[in-house]
Amino acid sequence: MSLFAVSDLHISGSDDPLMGSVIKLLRERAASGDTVVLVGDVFDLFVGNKKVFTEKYAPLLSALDFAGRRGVVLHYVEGNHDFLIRRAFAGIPSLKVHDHDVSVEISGKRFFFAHGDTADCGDFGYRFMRFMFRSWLMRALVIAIPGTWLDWIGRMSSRYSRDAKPLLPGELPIERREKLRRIYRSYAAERMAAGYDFVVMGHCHDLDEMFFTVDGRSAQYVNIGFPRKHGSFLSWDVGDEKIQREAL
Ligand SMILES: [Mn+2]
Repeated sequence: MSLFAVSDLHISGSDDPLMGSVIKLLRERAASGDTVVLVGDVFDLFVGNKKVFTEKYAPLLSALDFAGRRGVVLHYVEGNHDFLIRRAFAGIPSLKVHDHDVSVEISGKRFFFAHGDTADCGDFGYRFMRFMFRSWLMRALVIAIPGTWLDWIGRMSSRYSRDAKPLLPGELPIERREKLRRIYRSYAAERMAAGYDFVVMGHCHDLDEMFFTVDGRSAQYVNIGFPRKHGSFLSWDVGDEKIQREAL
């Protein structure tokens, strides 16, 4: 029984090579009884249940469906680029969508997966925006607005936002990177104190990991990083002491 995790691929369309990489992982690595966790921002934009997105990303959706039919357990933790997606994935019965985090237990080991966008609990501006984006008002808007408009808004905003060329932690001033790491690591340590052996996040695109000793047991925090630059995903097998990074 293996576990695999990917996030922050920001897949832009069916011609994006990262889409092929995830499909390959689902087809060639994930076997019956294995678990695959998508930890958010898998797509550059996927909001609501819109044809424009389900068609654009159809090859990955059908690879997920096929993996589920073969007995792979699938979890999708929403990110800040892919949310309100539960209905869009409702046709894949073995895939569960989670709006913030998911806990997985395999052979007595407890895993906690969250996208990571709420790790900074002092960022009230972002928390408010996240709340608004998932509110009933936003749900109603997403249903009312044609998908092609949403797609256009998404493409425009990623053209103008930092996200199109995200600043990587390696490029951040050192004190900002250290602050970011402190925030994510302490969030992870809190989850470990609550009993988790492994805490996995993404979002900040920081290829980070750290081992903690909590109540006499060892626990590991891993940040998936930014696959477009770091080219990796996570894997773990029953009996493994630690989560590994593998080339995507
Ligand atoms: Mn994110």
